[in-house]
Amino acid sequence: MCYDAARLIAPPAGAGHPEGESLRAFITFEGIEGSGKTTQIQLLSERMDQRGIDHVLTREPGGTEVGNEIRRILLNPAHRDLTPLAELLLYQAARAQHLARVIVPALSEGKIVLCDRYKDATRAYQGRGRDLPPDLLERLNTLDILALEPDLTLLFDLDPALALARARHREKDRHREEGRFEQEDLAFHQRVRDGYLSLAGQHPRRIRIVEAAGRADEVHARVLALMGSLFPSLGLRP
Ligand code: ATM
Repeated sequence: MCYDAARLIAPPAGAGHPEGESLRAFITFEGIEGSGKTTQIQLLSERMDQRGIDHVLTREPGGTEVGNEIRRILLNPAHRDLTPLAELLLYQAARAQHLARVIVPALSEGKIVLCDRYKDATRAYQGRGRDLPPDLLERLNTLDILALEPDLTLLFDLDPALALARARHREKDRHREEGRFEQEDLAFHQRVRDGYLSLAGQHPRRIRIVEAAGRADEVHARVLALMGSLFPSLGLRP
């Protein structure tokens, strides 16, 4: 279960990528609520479909039947009394199922996996947001299949006040039930953002910051430019 991120992120000069051929890579999208990462992962997936690039689009919490059941518990605003440790273990349970049933099988078949949130969300939300000790999180992160780290992470960075306004507007528009995290105050989301930015500082090669302000098509162009420079053989260009 060891994926060679260096090879994937910097393919040998001149490496070709015939249309339709696969390139194994585990790519995660992260950011605070309202940063636009879900729109961006969908736009990238559509562009990959157009180019015939074999990939799987998935998300956390979720991605499996069991994961979606756990997601309902985690996002239900009625569960105000969920403890930070119980919350952490539910995210990890959903992840263990997701890794075993979706992510690792797809990577083993040589596919690209695009995942909307993954372990950095746990570090930022449960670690910084809920203030759980980092060594507890990292101990869980060494358990068997949970040890898998992404090859590349795109971090969509946006001012939390702006991002929250976007997220709340979206919830109202879609009459969605979800919202346990949207009820948190601005200080919580600021801590989560700080958590993400300090992770990016610790892993500058794996985590690339994408400026998330602006229209969706402008941010999409930034994503394509970055993907084009990291994976030239995929032929993705703005
Ligand atoms: P989405 O917003 O990407 O659907 O994720 C649902 C929530 O789950 C999100 N809430 N907000 N804001 C962040 C939260 N989350 C964690 O707290 N820890 C995790 O490990 C993951 C994957 C998500």
